[in-house]
Amino acid sequence: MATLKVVCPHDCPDTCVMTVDVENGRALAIGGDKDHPFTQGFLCAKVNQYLDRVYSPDRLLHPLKRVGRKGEGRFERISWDEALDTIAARFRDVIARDGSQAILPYSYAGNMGLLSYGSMDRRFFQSLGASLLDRTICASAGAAGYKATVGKSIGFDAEAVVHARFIVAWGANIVSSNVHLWPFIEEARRRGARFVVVDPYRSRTAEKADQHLAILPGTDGALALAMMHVIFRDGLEDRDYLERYTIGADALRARAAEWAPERAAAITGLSVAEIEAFARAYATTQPSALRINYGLNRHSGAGMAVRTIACLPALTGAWRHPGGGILLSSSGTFPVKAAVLEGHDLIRPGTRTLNMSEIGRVLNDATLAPPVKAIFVYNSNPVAVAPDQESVRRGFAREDLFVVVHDLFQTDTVDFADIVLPATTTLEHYDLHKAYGHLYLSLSRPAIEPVGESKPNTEVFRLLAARMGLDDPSLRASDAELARQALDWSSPLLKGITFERLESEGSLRLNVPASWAPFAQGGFPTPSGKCELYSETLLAQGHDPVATYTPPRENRSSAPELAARYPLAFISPPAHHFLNSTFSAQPAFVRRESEPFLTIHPEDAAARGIRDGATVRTFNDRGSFLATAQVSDAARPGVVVGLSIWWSKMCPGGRNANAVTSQALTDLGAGATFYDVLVDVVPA
Ligand SMILES: Nc1nc2c(c(=O)[nH]1)N[C@H]1C(S)=C(S)[C@@H](COP(=O)(O)OP(=O)(O)OC[C@H]3O[C@@H](n4cnc5c(=O)[nH]c(N)nc54)[C@H](O)[C@@H]3O)O[C@H]1N2
Ligand SMILES: Nc1nc2c(c(=O)[nH]1)N[C@H]1C(S)=C(S)[C@@H](COP(=O)(O)OP(=O)(O)OC[C@H]3O[C@@H](n4cnc5c(=O)[nH]c(N)nc54)[C@H](O)[C@@H]3O)O[C@H]1N2
Ligand code: SF4
Ligand SMILES: [Mo]
Repeated sequence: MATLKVVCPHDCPDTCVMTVDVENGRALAIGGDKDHPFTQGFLCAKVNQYLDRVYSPDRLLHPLKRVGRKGEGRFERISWDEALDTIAARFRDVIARDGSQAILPYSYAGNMGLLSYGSMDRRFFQSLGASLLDRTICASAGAAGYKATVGKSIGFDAEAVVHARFIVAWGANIVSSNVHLWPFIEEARRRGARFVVVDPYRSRTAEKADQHLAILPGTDGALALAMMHVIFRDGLEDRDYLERYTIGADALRARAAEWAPERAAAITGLSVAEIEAFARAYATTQPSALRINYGLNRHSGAGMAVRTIACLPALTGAWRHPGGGILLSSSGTFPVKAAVLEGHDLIRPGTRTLNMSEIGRVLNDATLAPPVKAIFVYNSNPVAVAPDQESVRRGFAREDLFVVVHDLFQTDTVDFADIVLPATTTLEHYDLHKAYGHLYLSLSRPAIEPVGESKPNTEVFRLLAARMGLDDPSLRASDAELARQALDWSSPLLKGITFERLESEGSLRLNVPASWAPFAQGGFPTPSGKCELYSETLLAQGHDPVATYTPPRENRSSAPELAARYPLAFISPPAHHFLNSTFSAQPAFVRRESEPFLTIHPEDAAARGIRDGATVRTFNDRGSFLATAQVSDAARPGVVVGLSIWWSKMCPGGRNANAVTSQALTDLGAGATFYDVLVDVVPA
């Protein structure tokens, strides 16, 4: 028996290294790597049972072609040759009639490996001249807001959080979505740190906090401005840090003066006393660490909210200390050569870009020139996860749209496919991984042969490129060649790290000091080299150059008429045992999550005659879905919560939470606004 190490590829900040015991070509057991400083010997509740996924009787094992109606999910087995020939012939046909931009790739982070996420696929579609896809469904708003203030997705060193004395999980459900950070926070708490959660919902993480601030959705920017008000008013700012390492402190001081806690209290639903005490504790207890996460990222004003919150550590000088500062994502620390890996030189000038968060609109827009006539989906399940589900379903159901889906299971999206291709798990393919919650670079090599006739993403696009007669040499690169091309080996961050060392040691920490404090002495990767409390870049893009508050699109003050009809704010954050819609059909996890729930505060339930356990319909003008009412003060008054993402076909009525979400986009980054939604709820 051999014990091999592979990397968890799922969309999660932890990027764990797992050990796999293999005998006679079959994986027998799986665990977290005990030697890995961040994985620390354990996996999450989901991936602990990964072999059930690898060897699931429900796995797609062969290519399929549709025999039923679109959406019906009836298929017949075909060979890889027939599948590839059909795709090549249909693509040629679409190009001849409507031009190459009538083809659209659609992918996200079902697999976060650098190769599987974006390498040969991009080279292939760009060589073809297909439309480009703006991948905005998760992180683009926060990334843009963070960039405006800090310059790049670089934050405090997650392992150094043990040194923090005041830790805030802000729009972050760490226990469910970043569980390997939790032991570091527990260690900090053993050493005396205070832990506060800012979240409209009493999440699993909020349950464990010293204090829970149940803020109204999408109002975090107002809270941050009031914190700044208190900090400047009471002289708690770190003047030396502001002078040396920031620009625009005076402009920010003037802006903060407009944000007395009374004003923010009326917006956020928090009390003046809560805001005052939180601001003072945050400023006076150093090192302080703000773990902000994607709960902040799904509202119309998300970009500006993250930009605003990201100013706070510069005001207090928290960046000076290991474990101090703010962390949204560590992905910008890794010296990845995306332009080379993705073959940006192959992009034809003038190629249009379509936004994945508007896929419903894109597929239904007859005025698009050319309209989308073929879509190739991989690493994603848009029929379940994309906003405004009725619109998305209508788009995918078009008879004249040729749909290819590459996945491991028969998802909601697969049901709409003309051709289905089977994909491999991380045990079966090669990849290189950065991380977005820590600083380790990891190489993953196959532990077993592909199950059935499944193939990795890179292989599928290499084969298709050959089928279509595309001859750019970069389309023939092997996985190992792609991995070598992926990184800037001359970067100081990779000093001492070679490809050969990665191959033999598996996972290596970037070349940064232990307990790294990235901006202790400034050095921000912004245009000015300083933390930009005033941003010329934002100004040039037509935004307020100084931190401000952008309200949600759908709430009582922004849309009073809509709020009169749909008075409840709806959020649908991840369920503990699901990962987006991955694992949402794995029987053990479905049992643990039981059924789709709608959590509603007792006052809101009573006003609607809703009893605990009753079936309820949540609805607005876009659509509706059914769920079982869970009457509980875990949801604050005025906010209802539907933990997600269930496959639609497993929900009563065949629709999930995205039946009511909107295709409106965020202020910065053109991201999706999943948590900026008004609804009402009635007994069904
Ligand atoms: N209502 C609501 N909607 C949301 C969210 C929410 O909080 N609420 N969250 C949003 C967020 S943050 C995100 S990131 C998106 C995520 O949305 P998606 O990126 O679509 O993520 P998943 O739903 O997990 O689907 C990933 C699919 O990729 C497949 N896959 C895994 N590995 C591979 C591989 O190697 N090759 C191929 N070809 N396929 C593979 C999986 O089996 C799975 O079906 O959803 C968004 N939608
Ligand atoms: N188990 C599990 N882990 C996951 C995922 C999963 O689906 N399941 N998904 C992965 C992916 S793709 C992502 S992007 C991340 C997502 O995980 P996180 O980054 O933690 O983001 P969410 O879970 O969407 O939201 C976190 C918390 O923010 C709260 N929230 C919602 N709106 C607001 C608001 O306006 N303000 C504040 N302060 N809080 C708000 C939600 O109630 C939730 O408890 O996790 C990754 N890890
Ligand atoms: S999903 Fe996240 S926590 Fe779970 S094994 Fe993968 S990387 Fe680790
Ligand atoms: Mo995400």
